Amino acid sequence: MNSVSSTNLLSPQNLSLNKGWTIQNSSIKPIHIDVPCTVLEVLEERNIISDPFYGNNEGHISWVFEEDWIFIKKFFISNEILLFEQIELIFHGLDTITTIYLNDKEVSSTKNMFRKYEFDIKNYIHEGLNELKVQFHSPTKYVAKKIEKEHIKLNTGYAGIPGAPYLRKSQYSFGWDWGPKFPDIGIWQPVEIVSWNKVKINSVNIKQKLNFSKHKVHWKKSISSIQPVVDSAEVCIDLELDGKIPLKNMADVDIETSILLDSQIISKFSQKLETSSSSQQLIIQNPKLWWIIGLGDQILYTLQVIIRSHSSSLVLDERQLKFGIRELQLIRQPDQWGESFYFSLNRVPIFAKGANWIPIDSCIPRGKKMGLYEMNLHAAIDANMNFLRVWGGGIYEDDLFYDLCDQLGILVWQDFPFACAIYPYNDEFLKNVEVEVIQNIKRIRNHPSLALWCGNNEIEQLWPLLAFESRLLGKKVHRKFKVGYHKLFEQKLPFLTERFDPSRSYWPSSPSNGFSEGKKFKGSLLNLLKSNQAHTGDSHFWKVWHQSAPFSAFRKFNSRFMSEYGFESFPSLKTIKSFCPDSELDFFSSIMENHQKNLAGNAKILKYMKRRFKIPSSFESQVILSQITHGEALEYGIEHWRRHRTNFECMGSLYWQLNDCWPVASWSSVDYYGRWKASHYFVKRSYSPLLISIQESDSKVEIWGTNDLQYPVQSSVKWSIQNHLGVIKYQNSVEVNLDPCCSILIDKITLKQLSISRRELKNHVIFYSTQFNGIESLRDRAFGFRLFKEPKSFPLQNPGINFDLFPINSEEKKIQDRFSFQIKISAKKIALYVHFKVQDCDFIVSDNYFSLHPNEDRVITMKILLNKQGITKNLEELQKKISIESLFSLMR
Ligand code: BMA
Repeated sequence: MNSVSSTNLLSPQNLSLNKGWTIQNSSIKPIHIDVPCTVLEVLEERNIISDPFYGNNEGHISWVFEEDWIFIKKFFISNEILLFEQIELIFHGLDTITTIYLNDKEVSSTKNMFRKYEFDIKNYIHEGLNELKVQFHSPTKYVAKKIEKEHIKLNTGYAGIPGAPYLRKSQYSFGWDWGPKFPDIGIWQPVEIVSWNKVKINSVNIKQKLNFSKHKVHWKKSISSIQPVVDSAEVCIDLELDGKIPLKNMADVDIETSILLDSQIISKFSQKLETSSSSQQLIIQNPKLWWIIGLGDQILYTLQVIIRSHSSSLVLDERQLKFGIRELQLIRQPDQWGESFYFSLNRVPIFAKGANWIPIDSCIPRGKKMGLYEMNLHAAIDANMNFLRVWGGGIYEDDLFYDLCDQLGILVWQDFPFACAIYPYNDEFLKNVEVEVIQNIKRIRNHPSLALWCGNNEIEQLWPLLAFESRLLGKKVHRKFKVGYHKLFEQKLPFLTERFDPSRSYWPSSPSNGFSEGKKFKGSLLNLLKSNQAHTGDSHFWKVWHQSAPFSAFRKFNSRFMSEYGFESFPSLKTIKSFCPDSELDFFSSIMENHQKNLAGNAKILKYMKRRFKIPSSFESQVILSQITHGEALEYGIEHWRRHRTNFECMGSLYWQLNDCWPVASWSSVDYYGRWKASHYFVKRSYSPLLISIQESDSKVEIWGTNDLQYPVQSSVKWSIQNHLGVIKYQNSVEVNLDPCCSILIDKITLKQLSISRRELKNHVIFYSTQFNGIESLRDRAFGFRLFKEPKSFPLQNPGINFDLFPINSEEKKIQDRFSFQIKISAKKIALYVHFKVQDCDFIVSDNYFSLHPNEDRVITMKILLNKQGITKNLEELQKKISIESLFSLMR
C-alpha cells in the first residue's frame, strides 16, 4: 500500500504504483510481483513453467498467451490527493490488450503496446483503499479473430504467428527468423498516479541552430583537418502545457528556464505564461558540442523548466532533461554515382559504423533488470561502433537506451515499429498509430543521439511478395492497402515528424532510394527492383547468406549506405549448453534446429563453413569455426564499404544484427548472455577508426588505409607476404599520411611482381602491421592478415604457441578493473585464428581470432568477466586455466 502526504497542495504529486501487485488467472492463484514485469517472466521465475528458452519448451507454453491474465494493485488515497483538480492514472506501457477497472468500474481499454495511456480517475477513486485491476486479453486469440473477421491473413512474412500486423504490439514477439514465438503479456513500463492543479508540462521541444564561424582549416603537410568551430548556439525551448487556466489567471504563472553545464548555470531566465504553449529563446556562446565516440566528447547540458505561481511562488510543475548541442544533417546531394546518403555531424561527414539492434530480450522488462541495455551498448562501443539502427520489428526503445546512446556517443536510426508486413490501414488503426507516433516523437526527440526517423523495415521493397503471401494479389481490396501504405508512410509519418521534430529527417522505408517521395506508392514489381539500388538511398544486401553467394559478392556491390547485410553463426558452447543437453549437441538435433529460426539455417552455416574449412569432428570446434566464418563474412563487407568512403561513395555499414533476444543461432555478433562471438572481434578490428585493409585477388594485392577522424594521421605501414613455412616472399614498409575522412590505396603489388604462381597462391598469407603516430587514446597499433585462398587449402603446421601472463602496469590499471592482466603470446610458426579459452569463466580480450607470423610477439589484455567459480587472481594459477588455440588445434 502506498500513501501520499502532501503539505503543498499546489505542487504536483507523483504516486508510483510499481510495487505490490498480484497477478493471477483462472487456474493460477495470485502471485505477488512488482511491475514492470511480464507474465512469462513471472511464471518462469516462480517455476510454474520451465525455462521457456530451454530445449523445445517454446512449443509447450503457447497456452500462456491464449489466456487472460489479471494484474491487481491496491493503493491508498489520502484526502489531500482528492483535493487536486486533476488526478491521472498513467500507464507508461501496457502489453497489450487490456480492460482497466478502478474499484470495479471500467475506466477504459487499451490496444497499443507503444502508447502511454493517461486516464482521468477523479471520479473513480475515493479516500482510503482503492483497487486497480488490469485485465489482459490474449493477443493470439485477438489476432486469430481478426483474420477470421477480415478474411485476410496479414502476417509478417516470417514463420511467426499469423495476424501480428493487426495488433500494435512488437512484431518480433510473434516469432521472427531469429526469435521465438513469445507474444508476452504484462505491464512493461511503470505505472503512476499524477495529481496536479492548473497546469502541467505536457512536452518540451529543444530546437537549436548552430552558428559556425567559417570552417577552420589547418594546413598541415598540405592536408586539411576538418575542425568546425561554433561561435554560438541559438537554443529555442518550446513548451506544451496541459491545463485549464482561465486567461485572466495566466499572468500569475511564470516559466523559469535554466541551462546548466556540470551543475553550473549557464543561462537562466523567466517569463510570464501567455498561452498553453510557450517558446523561449536563448543563446549559448562558444557552446561545447556533442560528438559521437571517436570524434569528440559527449557533452550533455541540463535543461530545467519550472512553472511557478507568481503570487505564491509555489511550483506547479517542473521538468529536467539532458540535451546535447549539435547539428546533424542527412546529406542527399546529386553526385557522380547518383545521390549521396550520409550524416554530417557538426559539419563533419560521418561514416556510420554499426549494426542493427533488436529488442534485448523476449521479456523486455526482465532484460532491462538484467542490465542488457548496458551490456549490449558497451559491446557496441567496445567494437568501435558509432551508429545503431533500431529495427522496425521491435519497439521504440526504452528511455534508458537513448540515454546511454547520448552518453556513449552512438547515433540512432529509429525505424517506426512496422516490419515486413502489410498493415490494416483502416481509420481505427491509423488513429491508434497517430497517437502512438506523436507520443514517441515527443518522448525521444530531445536526445542528441537520435539521427533519423524511418517509416518501416522492408515494406516498400517487399510489397509484391507480402501481397502475394497475404493473398491480396489480383483482389480489388489490394488497391486499398496500397493507398493505406501511401497514407501512412508517405503522408502521415513524414507530416508528423516534420510537425513535431522538424530538424530530423524522415526516410520512408529501409531499404529505399526515396524514389516514391512525392509520388503515389505503386507497390509494384518496380519496388522489388528499385528500392534497393546501389546509387541512391540505403540498401539491404542479402546475396550473401539468403541467396548463398560467396563473400566475394560483397565486393561487387557498392551501396551509398549499407543498412543491412549479415551472416549467421552459433553462439558459444557455454550458451548452447544453457538450452541444450549434451546428448543433443549436433547442428541438426531437434533442439539445435529449434534454436535456429531461419529455414534450413544450420545447414547453410555448415555449407558455408565447408567452402572455407575442413570440418573438424568436435562439436565445439565446429561451433568456433561457424563463428570464424561469420567474422570473415562481416570483415569482407565492412572493409569493402569503408574503402569506398572517399567522396562519400559509401558512408555506412550496419550489419545485421548486434544482439539476440534469447540464446539462438543467428546473425548476432554478441549472444543473449553477452558473450562475444568471434565475429565481434573481427568487427572490432574492421571498425577501428584507423584501418589498414587488404583487397586480394588472383592477380594482385592492394593495401588500403582508411581514416575516419577529422584530422590527418601519419602512419608507418609494414607488410610481408609469406608462404606457409614462413618464408618471406615480399616485404615492404611505407610512411603514409592518411587524410581525414577518407580512404586511400597505399600500395598495389601484382602477383607477377611476386613471382608466385596461381597454383601456389593458396599457400600464402599476407601479414601487416601499422603504427599510427601521435594518436592518444586510440589503438595506436594495428595488425592483420589475409589468406589468398580459403583457409582449408593453407597447409597448417603446429605453430608452437607460447604465452606468459603479467600484471598490467599501475598507470593502465587505473582504467582497467581488478580482473585484467596481460598475456604475451608468440608462435614459432604461422598461427592462424589464434584464440583464447579460459576454464570456468567468461572474459573479453583486447584482440582475438588473430594470426601470428613466426617469432612475432603480441601483447593482449584479458579481462575476466564472470567469476562464479571463484577463479583465482593469482596469475600463475590463472595461467593453468588458460589455453590458446589456433586453426591447427581446431582441426585435430
Ligand atoms: C532483414 C531484417 C530482418 C531479418 C533479417 C534476417 O532483412 O530486416 O527482418 O531478421 O533480414 O533475415
